[in-house]
Amino acid sequence: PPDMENGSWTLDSDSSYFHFVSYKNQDKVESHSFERLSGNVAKNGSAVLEIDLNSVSTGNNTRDQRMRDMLFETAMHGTAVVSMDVDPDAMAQLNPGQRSTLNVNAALQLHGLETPLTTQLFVQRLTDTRYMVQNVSPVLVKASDYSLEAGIEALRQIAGLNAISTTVPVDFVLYYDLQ
Ligand code: OTP
Repeated sequence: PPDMENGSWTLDSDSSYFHFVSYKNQDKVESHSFERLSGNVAKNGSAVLEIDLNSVSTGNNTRDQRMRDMLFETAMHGTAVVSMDVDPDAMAQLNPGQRSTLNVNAALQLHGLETPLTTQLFVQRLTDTRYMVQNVSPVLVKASDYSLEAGIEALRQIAGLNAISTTVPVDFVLYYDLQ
């Protein structure tokens, strides 16, 4: 079967999913998404995922716009970028149908700040040319790591809420096609 030596992988953004969860007051839990993703994995295994923060989708246009303006400040910081290195040989060794769990060290750039991130990813080769990558357990983003606490406080105030949680679980399913 073709392996990564033949070329790079490109994210199939139409098929991929990226979700996050918010908690407000005591027990109001809501699931949201980012609709526009892009990404690729180069021949040498260098992987980048870009999340368009303007594509935040919470099912409420007012809330979406407030999150762009008051939280992410997308005019200045429009994209969250995740980068990491993948072992190209390990990926190439998977046969269609086989899967593997990877311990990864990634870097997340968000709101002008970059921090390291350690997590586990589940990778499955679906066909000769298609892979699926998902989180094993929810990845927790702490607002304070990215200077996002003031923005969450501003959202809390303008919506008249008692509380909004500042730790945010995210989960995702990413599909990649070998070029
Ligand atoms: O009045 P009312 O009650 O109605 O009020 P409202 O509800 O209207 O208003 C109040 C507003 C609320 C309640 C919403 C508040 C929202 C929040 C608090 C959420 C804020 C969100 C935050 C802080 C973070 C959002 C997440 C991101 C920007 C993305 C982070 C990305 C991560 C963690 C990605 C991790 C991915 C990794 C490690 C892997 C990536 C994969 C690769 C690079 C590819 C690998 C490839 C191979 C082949 C292995």
